[in-house]
Amino acid sequence: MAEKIEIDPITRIEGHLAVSVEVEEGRVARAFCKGEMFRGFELILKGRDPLDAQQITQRICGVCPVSHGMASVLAQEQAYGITPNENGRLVRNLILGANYLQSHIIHFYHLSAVDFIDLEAIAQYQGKDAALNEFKAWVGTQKASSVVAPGAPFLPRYAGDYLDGTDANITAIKHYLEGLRMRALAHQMAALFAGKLPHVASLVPGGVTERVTTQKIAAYGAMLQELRSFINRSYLPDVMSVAAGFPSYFKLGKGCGNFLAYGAFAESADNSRKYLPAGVVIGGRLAEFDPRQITEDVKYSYYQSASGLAPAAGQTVPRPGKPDAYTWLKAPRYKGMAMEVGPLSRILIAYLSGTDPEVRQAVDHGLNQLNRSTEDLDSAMGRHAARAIECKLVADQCARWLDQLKPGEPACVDFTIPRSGQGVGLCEAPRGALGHWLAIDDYKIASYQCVVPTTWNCSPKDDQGHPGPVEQALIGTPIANAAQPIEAARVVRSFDPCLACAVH
Ligand code: NFE
Ligand code: MG
Repeated sequence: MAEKIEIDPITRIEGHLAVSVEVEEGRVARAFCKGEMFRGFELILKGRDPLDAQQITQRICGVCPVSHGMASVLAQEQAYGITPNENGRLVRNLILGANYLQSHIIHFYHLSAVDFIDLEAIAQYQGKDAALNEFKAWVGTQKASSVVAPGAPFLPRYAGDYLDGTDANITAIKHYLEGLRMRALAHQMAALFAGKLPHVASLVPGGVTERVTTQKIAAYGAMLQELRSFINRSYLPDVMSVAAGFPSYFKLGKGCGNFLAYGAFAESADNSRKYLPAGVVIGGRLAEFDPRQITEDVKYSYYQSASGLAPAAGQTVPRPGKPDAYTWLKAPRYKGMAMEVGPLSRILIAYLSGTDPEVRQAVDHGLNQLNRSTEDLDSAMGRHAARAIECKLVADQCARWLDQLKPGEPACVDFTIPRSGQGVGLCEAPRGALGHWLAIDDYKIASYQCVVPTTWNCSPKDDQGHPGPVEQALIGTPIANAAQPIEAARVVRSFDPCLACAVH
């Protein structure tokens, strides 16, 4: 008999995700990812000035607003027939790059590492580090004032096999605390060119409205140096220790086996060359990405619109309570197949494309240290490793883009909005492939459709009944104790889901 486990909500992710799994003989036999709210951004955008889109779509999410703004200006640029100038392109890379750094750092330390490190080890700390002592005192007060038993204040949190050794845990806690500051630093660094963060003020079709000055370049450079040092000295080694401490997670959480990236970080004005290349991997083979192959199914989603539509013809007609439906996410498919998106997909595609020797070197180096092969990357722990490697690579590239800026020269070009037109903005958010499809009629937005990274990863079954990537990753996962399904939570968190984005 199948035993049903409801994890609702999955904590320490962005937004509200519920996961139901049915366990047979100790393993997940069926899994259902459920996005339980409707937001309606695609409907809000209809009838508005196209220029509102890069501001409104950024409100889809406070973690990856930069990517929504980017996708929006890219779609508009196609519709207006313009491309950004050099400074505009580079500044956008620098803002997006900084956003990757903050997103990857928060995901590892503050959302996921808590699955592996034992924050309660702080009670054993006897040293003189001020931040650790402050944290220890805070935990003490929380425990004293808490009516909930052991585990507080880190609840809800499953009992599990946490990292061994007080010293290892204390070091990780130290970096957990430093990570909070690093995340703020990445925001401040981006804000130099973004005007503000989380929601960027400076992004416009044609570039950015912030001026490029030597002062800003120097300030960004100083903060970037501190972040690169943290990534090299703490983030990468901590991911390595967690990976070494939990080898079984290289065998758990294998996804759908298909990977998709639209590519990001423009290396040419027309965005045809990108630092992280576009591509698909199907059945282990790298192939060219063709945007015409994207459709969205809605058989199991609370929408009454037609199934299998391409995003340019997409519709959003909500139908709460629809029979058989179990989520507000649509089910994006590529050539009818579920595709995993995110750092693992990007790194794998960049690695297999072989265009950048530094990517190959970074991945080979990481895998050698862990005594692993590229096949092991398709796993819960592989996703953490790929994300950390990507974080280092992007931080390194930010230094290069910063060097290429031309102080005093313009960072945007002029444009006029046509009476009618259309455009597609394809980029990469920290969590994966992000697309905005825009149509303009009578100078207003006639249609706006977003297909978002977590919509791909946490999608429900498609019309053929094939589960989405996270659902597939859960199937087969052993659950030792149905009352403490930490294995399922670790698998889901490895994808870094954002349900706020996914339902948009
Ligand atoms: Ni709300 Fe997002 C990223 C986008 S994920 S975090 O990264 O787009 O679906
Ligand atoms: Mg959508």
